[in-house]
Amino acid sequence: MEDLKWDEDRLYQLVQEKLGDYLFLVVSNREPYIHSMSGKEIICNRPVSGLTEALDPVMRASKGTWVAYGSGDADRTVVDSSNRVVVPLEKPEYTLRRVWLTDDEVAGFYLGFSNEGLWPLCHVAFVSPTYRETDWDTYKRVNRIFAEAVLQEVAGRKAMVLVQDYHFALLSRLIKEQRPDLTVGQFWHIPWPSHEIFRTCPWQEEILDGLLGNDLLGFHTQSYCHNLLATVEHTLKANVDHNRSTLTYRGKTTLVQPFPISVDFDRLSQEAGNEAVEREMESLRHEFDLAGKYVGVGMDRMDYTKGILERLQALDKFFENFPDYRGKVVFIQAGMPSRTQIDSYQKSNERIDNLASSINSKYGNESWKPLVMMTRQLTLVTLVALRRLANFCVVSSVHDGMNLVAKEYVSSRIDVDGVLILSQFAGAVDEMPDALLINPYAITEFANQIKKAVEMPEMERRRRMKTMRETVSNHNIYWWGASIVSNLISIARV
Ligand code: GDG
Repeated sequence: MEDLKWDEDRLYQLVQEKLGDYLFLVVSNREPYIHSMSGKEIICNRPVSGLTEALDPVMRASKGTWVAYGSGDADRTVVDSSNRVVVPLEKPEYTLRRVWLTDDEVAGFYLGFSNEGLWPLCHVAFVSPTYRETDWDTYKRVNRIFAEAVLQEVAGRKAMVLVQDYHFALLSRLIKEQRPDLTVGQFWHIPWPSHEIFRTCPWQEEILDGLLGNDLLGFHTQSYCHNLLATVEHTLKANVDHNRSTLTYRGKTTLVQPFPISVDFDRLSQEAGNEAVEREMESLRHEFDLAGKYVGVGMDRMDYTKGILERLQALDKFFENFPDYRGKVVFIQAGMPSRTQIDSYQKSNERIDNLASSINSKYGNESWKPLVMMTRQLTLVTLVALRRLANFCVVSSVHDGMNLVAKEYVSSRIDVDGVLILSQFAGAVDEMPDALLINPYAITEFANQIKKAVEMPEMERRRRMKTMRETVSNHNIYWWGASIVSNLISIARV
């Protein structure tokens, strides 16, 4: 897998050559294309996500089927009587099979058990999981609804199914019960915690039983794989082979492997050089009075796991301990609002807003605002311009499966400059030891690292950035997709 660099074409070829007559099927909660009404027109949007980028060539080459929840307000209008639509409409490549959920189902399955139960359970962020029995019942029901849709799509064919994420812990088992001959893999995009934490979940055995319905189970890092093996060892009567990283349970074996997700390095590098980005940089410099200042950025989905509060505490400490930098450093925090219906998110956002105001009133003056909060959905051009403007980028997750912001920052730095400050609790740290590492809870040390980033000599910045860019360029999103698909193909062919 390491010899030649992976790109979209090579991944496409791999699938064309090796898939044979297997149907390739992906299942995720979020759909790769969303149809919605814009006035009287139907428009089709593709959500910006690494996952759709990686799986798109696989889907195109395999002419497969993607099963997902139809969330757009025009989604029903464009499907046929079997709830299918060929996408993209203008150049049909593969089938999108939409699954419909009621508002109650979305509340219990998505917001409830997935995001108030499993999300805090798997992230050690000290937010207690909420285990509502009604949410769990809905989660089980929705997993069954998706299993039915998958089985209908497969019909009498041979197939490989790739399930995405923690929304579907029970799905693979449900599929295998009906069709043990299918090859089923799942990628879990968030961390897997230690056994001591996981056992707080009242339904731990059912969840593990569901996951062991998979032939292949992928996580971002080796340590999440170890945690899963240990959790199973403590919970189920399964045969655990740590050397081979396999689990044998109820007569079948699951291979557990790390597949560190990534970004489309070449595309991001190319976009970073666009004229529109240069213009946007100029306009941001002007708007926030950045000329001659050191600029730091943070860019996250507004989630308590991302350590935004801790980041602002460190910034507060930085201006307190190093007053010479007052007036010279501006930090821009971009944040896409997320899961705002959930109480823990509202509370976290409120604390962040309060601290942001307090930093600006404590240190700011008429000619200098230390902290700029851009907490709204930003365009791609603005995001790229922010990455390019930033002398340093801060990723301070208190826990994070991987964290793509770190890899995006590095990919956009076509000038091979800039400093990445990275939490040791983000999965990305395994591949990026050349970042300045922090413990987001150690506020004084974190503030010292901000100072180190600002003062780092150019040669050192370039040396570190060059190594990180090489890593992300080789371990790009197509390499991730190819690794998973190759594994699934070898399992299916045994
Ligand atoms: C999960 C895991 C894992 C940020 N602000 C804006 C915006 N963003 C984009 C970033 C990045 C994405 O959102 C966030 O990706 P992350 O990887 O940081 O995190 P999660 O959403 O939590 O994703 C994570 C990932 O799955 C993949 O497996 O890495 O660990 O938690 O792409 O650039 N995008 C837009 N406006 C913004 O303001 N459009």
